[in-house]
Amino acid sequence: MKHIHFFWRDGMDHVKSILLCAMCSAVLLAGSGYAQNLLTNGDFASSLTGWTVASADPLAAAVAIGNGNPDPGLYLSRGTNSAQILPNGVGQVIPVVPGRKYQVRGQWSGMIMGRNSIGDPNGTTLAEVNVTFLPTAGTPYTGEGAPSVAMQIKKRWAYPGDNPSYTFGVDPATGGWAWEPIGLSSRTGDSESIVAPDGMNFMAVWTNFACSVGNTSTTVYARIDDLQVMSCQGFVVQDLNSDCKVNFADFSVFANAWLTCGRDPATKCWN
Ligand SMILES: [Ca+2]
Ligand SMILES: [Ca+2]
Repeated sequence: MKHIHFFWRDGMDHVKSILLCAMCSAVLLAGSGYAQNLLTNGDFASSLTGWTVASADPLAAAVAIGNGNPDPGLYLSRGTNSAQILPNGVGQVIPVVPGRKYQVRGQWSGMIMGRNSIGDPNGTTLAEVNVTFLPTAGTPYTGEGAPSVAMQIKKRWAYPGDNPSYTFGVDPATGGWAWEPIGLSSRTGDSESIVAPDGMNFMAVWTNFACSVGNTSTTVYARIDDLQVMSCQGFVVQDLNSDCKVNFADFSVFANAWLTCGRDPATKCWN
């Protein structure tokens, strides 16, 4: 049970807190959480229900339920060398309205530093979350005839000496990254503002995990969870948790930061 505390000053630097009331906590809980998620089972609580598994690579690519944030979550991995064959992951197609704006969010973590006999580390491993708009629900979103990717979020392992921007926050020493919002790695397009084009009535959200240049002695993987597509036509600054509505959940964010002060020196905070 999350409690909300109000803080106020008592003298120059003394802060006290009180528990406001159990009823307010109940209201806050009721007002928290995600905006309507247009995806089915984006938190993978129902295993892979709603998702189409596409693990097309014949060489040990795998899609499974693994550790999530919280469990369970989508687990994509591969353990042996192969050429990239799209896709390796899961996808879901949802109806959209041309001209409307959409946001794609989620969390991921992983380890994408491959190893093989050529060198250690080696390999070019990448993890992606892609959005492709489709004219019909049956239009393929990968392969020949597929429309181009409209928005791509990507993590890629880079050889030492490669452009460091390729790695997008991947630790060069370990190949890993801890749970973080997928939008931090937006590569093509803006994951917070994706507009469905004219004639495109469906959106495919699909993941891909590939390794193109050798990976024979370790398992590389990406964990993906909390995938969400929402359609917000405009955010206001008071929407502190960015769920496209202003309510007690935003008030909670504000109250939890009450009397936070970062002034330097700290003696300037309350004078
Ligand atoms: Ca989950
Ligand atoms: Ca809000």
